[in-house]
Amino acid sequence: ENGILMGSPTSMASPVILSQDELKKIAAYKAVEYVESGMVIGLGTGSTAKHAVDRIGELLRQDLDTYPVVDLAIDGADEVDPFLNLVKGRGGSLLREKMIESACKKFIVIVDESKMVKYLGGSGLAMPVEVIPFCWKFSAERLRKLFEYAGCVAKLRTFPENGEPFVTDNGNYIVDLYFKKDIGDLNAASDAILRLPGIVEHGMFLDMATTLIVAGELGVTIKNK
Ligand code: ABF
Repeated sequence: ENGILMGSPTSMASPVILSQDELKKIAAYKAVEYVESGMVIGLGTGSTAKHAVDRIGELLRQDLDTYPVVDLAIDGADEVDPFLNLVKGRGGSLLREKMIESACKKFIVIVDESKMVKYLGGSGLAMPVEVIPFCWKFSAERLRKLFEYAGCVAKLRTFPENGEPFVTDNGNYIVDLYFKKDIGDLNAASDAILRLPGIVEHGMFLDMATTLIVAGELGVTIKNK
């Protein structure tokens, strides 16, 4: 199902260099080809998903209370491992997205190739955890301790301009975890995080994506679970 959109490496024409945003748009537009009339669609956030939202145009964002089963969700991600596990939430949204995307029959992830990693946390960038503001330092320290074996550093997400905490759409804070090593068993890590009181949700989306669309300089790759 792989389709090459741009010139192949053997082509005589000089390759077209696309910006990261153009690659995101290509992945998003490809995902919208899965949308059929009458489907209930879950729409995510972020610069990649925004292209899908724009493309879908008039479709309304429906409420899980009304439609407990979503046919299809399309969303971006911050990291994708070879098994289609994801890190999400660097843009600040993870809880609502996880609620919708765990309730859908098909979940298409759209990324540019920079998001592909060997293991989650492998980009060296943040693994977000949403925590309630009450005693957040205590929660951050417990999270750090949990992953001490992987050299974890836990930082409250703040606005650089004034140092104020970033507040999620649910009124919570985000503690960003940074790892020096692979954290290993992701399901065990997920369970351990969620067992801590004060933790609302984490940004690992495990075994949820059904299709991955990656746009790279050499074309679009589609991987199904
Ligand atoms: C949302 O947008 C978040 O879960 C994720 O952090 C982010 C990805 O954004 P982008 O597509 O802009 O890289 O899906």
